[in-house]
Amino acid sequence: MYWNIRMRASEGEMHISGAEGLYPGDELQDTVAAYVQRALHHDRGEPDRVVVTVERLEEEPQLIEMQPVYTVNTRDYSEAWRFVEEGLNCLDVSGKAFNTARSIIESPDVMRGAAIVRAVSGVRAEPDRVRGVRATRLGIMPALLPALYESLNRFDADRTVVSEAVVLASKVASSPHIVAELCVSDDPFYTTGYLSSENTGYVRVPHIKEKDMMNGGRVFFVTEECAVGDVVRYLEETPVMITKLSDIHDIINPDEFICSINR
Ligand code: WAQ
Ligand code: MG
Repeated sequence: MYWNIRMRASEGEMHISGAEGLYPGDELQDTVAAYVQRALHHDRGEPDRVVVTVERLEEEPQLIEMQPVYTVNTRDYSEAWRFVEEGLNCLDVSGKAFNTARSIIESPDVMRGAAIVRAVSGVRAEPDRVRGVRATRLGIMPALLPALYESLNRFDADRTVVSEAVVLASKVASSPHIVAELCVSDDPFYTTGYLSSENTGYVRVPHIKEKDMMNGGRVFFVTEECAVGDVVRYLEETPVMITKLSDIHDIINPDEFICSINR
């Protein structure tokens, strides 16, 4: 049986970092030590509180495939946001919902979890607007990691950051009622974000953030009519494990990518 380890670090009211995964029992000690180490050395600052939760899963995880990974070569901040707006539009996320998402992500008040935004009306729907909703109880089979790290080597990026983000995005994309996800790191030096959906896979978007900014965030776009409680329950409670890798594609032109999204 697997265990879920979750870490969050904060300083006063400010969120500094968080991470999580599913691990077999014999990896708990080393993993907790590694999470504490990470919490204490983060570019957002030094925490005065680190909470680590170690919890045995009560059910077998659902097994899913990893999202395929793409990277578009957006050259600057405005091109990155134009790509995201057009890409979301192809996924039937309205301009209104895009604007709501962008203002959440660019707000200086960083949330610990994600916002939920209705894809058409742009209305915010998560139950707790300060905390947001956390995608949790997710992981990848440890045996897949060496191959994943190896294939991520070709990018000029932190393999841990990218692989953790792909794992999270894969659970989110597998969630009923979620049509797309937009993510921008809250790390002041990490300027690549992603747009992800079941339709498109995980699309890395360079320059979506200007260097030295402390903002960041995640938005899960949901259908207009779904019950948000169902979405939150799946994201927070249903354990999901990636048991199969997908392709890591070469860098492509954003316009080409937009055209290939079938509506
Ligand atoms: N569930 C929901 N929202 C979360 C979670 C979670 N488990 N963890 C973080 N967030 C939200 C929270 O608002 C953070 O401020 C925001 O997302 C960003 O989190 O391929 O590192 O952990 O090169 O800073 C993207 C990698 C990295 C792109 C994203 O996010 C690439 C990243 P961070
Ligand atoms: Mg971060």
